[in-house]
Amino acid sequence: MTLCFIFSEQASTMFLEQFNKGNGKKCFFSSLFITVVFTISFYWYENKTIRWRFEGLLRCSQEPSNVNDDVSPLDLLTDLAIGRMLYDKPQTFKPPRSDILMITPWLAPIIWNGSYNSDILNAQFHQRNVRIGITVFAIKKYTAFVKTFIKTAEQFFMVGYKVNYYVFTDRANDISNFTLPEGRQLVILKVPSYKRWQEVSMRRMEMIRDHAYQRFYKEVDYLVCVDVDMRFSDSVGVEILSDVFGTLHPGFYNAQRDHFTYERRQQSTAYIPTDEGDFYYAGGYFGGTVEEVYKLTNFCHNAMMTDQNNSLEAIWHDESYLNKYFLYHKPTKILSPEYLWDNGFDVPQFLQRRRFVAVPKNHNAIRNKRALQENHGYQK
Ligand code: 5GW
Ligand code: MN
Repeated sequence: MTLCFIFSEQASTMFLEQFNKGNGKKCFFSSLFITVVFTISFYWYENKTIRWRFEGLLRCSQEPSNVNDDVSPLDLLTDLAIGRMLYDKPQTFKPPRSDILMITPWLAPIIWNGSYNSDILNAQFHQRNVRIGITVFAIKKYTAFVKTFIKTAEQFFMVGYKVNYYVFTDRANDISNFTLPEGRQLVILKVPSYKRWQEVSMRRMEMIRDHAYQRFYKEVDYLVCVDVDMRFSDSVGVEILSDVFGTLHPGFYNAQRDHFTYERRQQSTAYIPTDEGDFYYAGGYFGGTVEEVYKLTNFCHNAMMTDQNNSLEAIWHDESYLNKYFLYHKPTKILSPEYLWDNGFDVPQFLQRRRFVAVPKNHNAIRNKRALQENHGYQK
């Protein structure tokens, strides 16, 4: 292209010389020549660029190839700028919160109220046009929780984004119809119900894994996997999204390592020794990209199956396997207990918001029989 310009510059000098000499015919032909050469070079250059882009695209969807190494996928980059925004400058020596831990030793942010700016995050995530899937299980009597769950989610969960509610159930007829705004939809997924409640809870890993493999990857970018016996009571937005995230359990955010209710039997695949562990993550709230959630659920399900073959079941079921996964595959973001709270606990000072809280349940009526000794070691 530069050559082309140099060439036309020389030509125009020539043109001016001829013009000054009063040589009209020569002048006409040389200007015609300049125009033709310029046009041809311009289109040649443009087409070459387009062809490069096209090859780049093809290459992404095909096997890696060694030919044409002068073509880079970076040729496909597009600019995603968020534009002018007005907000207070972040202050190097004045963190927005000093009463809580905002970052892990592996530099994953812990999400608390006041630690982020929703306007900036929304500007970024809207540009990416993200689609979010939220999975819940409503097996047997737990179908009773779906209505409140979805109604409150419509008020507070990812407002303004594309959201798919994936409701796994054995009683599709018990799920009422919802009129949802454009871009948000309810997807009922029929699944078997297991007899033991422990298995109902644990098999969630397998079912999320299988559906991630079969369909979620086509429909959404991120998955948020939560308990259904919950209600949203304050905003939950894109600040939670990251490659793979877990949530601090509301009963253990301040507990000592050796007080975490990890699986402590060495024979179990979920075993964690007392001198290891970062946090105690809740089984009822994790997520990430479809790919990362696939890896997580696949790990947990396989670990459970290994234990089952050895007649073992980890102390807190899926939660124990999740904690084992997160010990050696560190989450890239952690949600504070604002995102998973139980009003059975006193509300501590640092808890500025309660965004997603457990719906009190009559344990005997809703669960049939859950043995009394099986509590999480804290009072509900
Ligand atoms: C039933 C009896 C005892 C424990 C769990 C169940 C149960 C759980 C069930 O019958 N049906 C069902 O769909 N679940 C799913 O597992 C729900 O999505 C529920 O939110 C999740 C975890 O069970 P939770 O909420 O009873 O467990 P906690 O520890 O939050 O009380
Ligand atoms: Mn629950």
